[in-house]
Amino acid sequence: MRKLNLFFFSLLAALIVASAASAGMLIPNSQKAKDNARAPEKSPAISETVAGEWDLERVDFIHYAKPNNPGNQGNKPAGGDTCYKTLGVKWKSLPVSYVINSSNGDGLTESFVAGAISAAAETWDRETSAELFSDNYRLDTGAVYGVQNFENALAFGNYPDPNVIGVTSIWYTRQGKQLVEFDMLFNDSFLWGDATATSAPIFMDLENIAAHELGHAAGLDDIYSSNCSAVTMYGYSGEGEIEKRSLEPADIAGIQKLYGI
Ligand SMILES: [Ca+2]
Ligand SMILES: [Ca+2]
Ligand SMILES: [Zn+2]
Repeated sequence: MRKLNLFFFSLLAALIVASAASAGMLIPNSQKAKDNARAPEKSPAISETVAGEWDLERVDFIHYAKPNNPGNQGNKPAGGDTCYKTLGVKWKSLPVSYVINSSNGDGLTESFVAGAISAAAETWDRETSAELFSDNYRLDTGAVYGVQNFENALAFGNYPDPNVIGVTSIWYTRQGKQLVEFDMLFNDSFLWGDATATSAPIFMDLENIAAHELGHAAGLDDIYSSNCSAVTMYGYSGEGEIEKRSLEPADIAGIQKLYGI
């Protein structure tokens, strides 16, 4: 009898461990978006691969253009705490350094590209006392997107779907859920620049998109509720939009939940 009880206890314990493990798995909003069949409008986690001995998982966040429904200044929720979602993974080794490949097809100078990206990184950094993104980024025209090499690279390039604005790939340890790398791609199918340079919605604003993508790099998920369309982590953008350059209270609540006030 005692032995039998022990058996059932072990079985129960195993079940609890198993369900806890699956509950702890990283399922980004974007993947749920895929599941509810509204892809490709929403950003699905396209690939989840195992990087062998490193025991890393990869998730890609795909940012789609939706010109009729980009970030919208009008939709600012009263409470700042519901329009964010953490991924369940975070950096434990700070600060996060990165390397920018400024080569682009739009004639943007290296100083413009680096200025826009680092401004977006510091926008997140200002809201947490942790030194999250390093001030000392590197410039390297040899840096490539999408290679798991423990180098956090941001680069322009061609993505097969021209409606995709940008992609951020993250790698994290399956055990410990520790972010160890991100890479970011800005799709050359758009005309990149400074959207404030002209009143016409011509440019895809680099700082705007970089701010959103760096939110993924830090451990935040996409938000698709139209009530939350002012937040930096809102999942759609369009030409001329700069709403994501500035963080909303919900974005700030998210980054502070991860890295402290
Ligand atoms: Ca890399
Ligand atoms: Ca904003
Ligand atoms: Zn996103």
